[in-house]
Amino acid sequence: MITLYGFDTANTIKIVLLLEELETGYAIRPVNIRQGANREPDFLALNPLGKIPVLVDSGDGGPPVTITESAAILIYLAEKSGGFLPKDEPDRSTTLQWLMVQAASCGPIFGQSEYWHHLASQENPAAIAHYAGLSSRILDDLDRHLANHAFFAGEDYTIADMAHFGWMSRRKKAGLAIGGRQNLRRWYDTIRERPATRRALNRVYGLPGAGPAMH
Ligand SMILES: N[C@@H](CCC(=O)N[C@@H](CS)C(=O)NCC(=O)O)C(=O)O
Repeated sequence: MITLYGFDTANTIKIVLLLEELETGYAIRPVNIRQGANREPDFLALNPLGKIPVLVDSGDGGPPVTITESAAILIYLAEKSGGFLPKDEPDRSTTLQWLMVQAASCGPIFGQSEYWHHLASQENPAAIAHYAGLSSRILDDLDRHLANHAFFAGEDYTIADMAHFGWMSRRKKAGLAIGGRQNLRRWYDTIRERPATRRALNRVYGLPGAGPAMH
């Protein structure tokens, strides 16, 4: 049995996209980070960093597995299921590369952009401009890459795309727009129209306490 601890956040959405594609049974335990549920002792026992998502796989007879970090969770589920992460090189490394680009480069910058746009207690125009500039450059770079590739790692939809889609679907939170970036728009719309994506977004935004859908 798979249990995902998450909420209506970019990093949770990534995992639900994959779980819905796999059509595997799973439960979501909502962790309302806006009310501090991620700092409760029970949750800190699962993730000492107090961050969602966390996946618990009760093991199907084997030892239970508890994983944090959305990229690690995506790799775990892809390897377990045999889907959405190519087995052969160079496609496997290309997929992991674009997964890490999202986790290490895009996600943290978009997160800072969201903070300075919406969450900071004092307005700081220099910080807003700084992160808007960095975010815009990232979006331009992704758009240019997608000019020659249907998906991030080539012609197939992989966990790298799911990782990027999570934040892209909540881009307005960070004050970001796809704008005239046509390759990014084509990629985004293609994924948004997948039946599994629709199911995933309905599920996430249907969680008790979730905010309005943003995609
Ligand atoms: N690198 C982590 C980031 C996780 C993360 O920042 N989660 C946010 C929500 S998307 C969170 O739990 N924030 C609450 C907090 O940090 O207090 C991942 O990819 O899973």
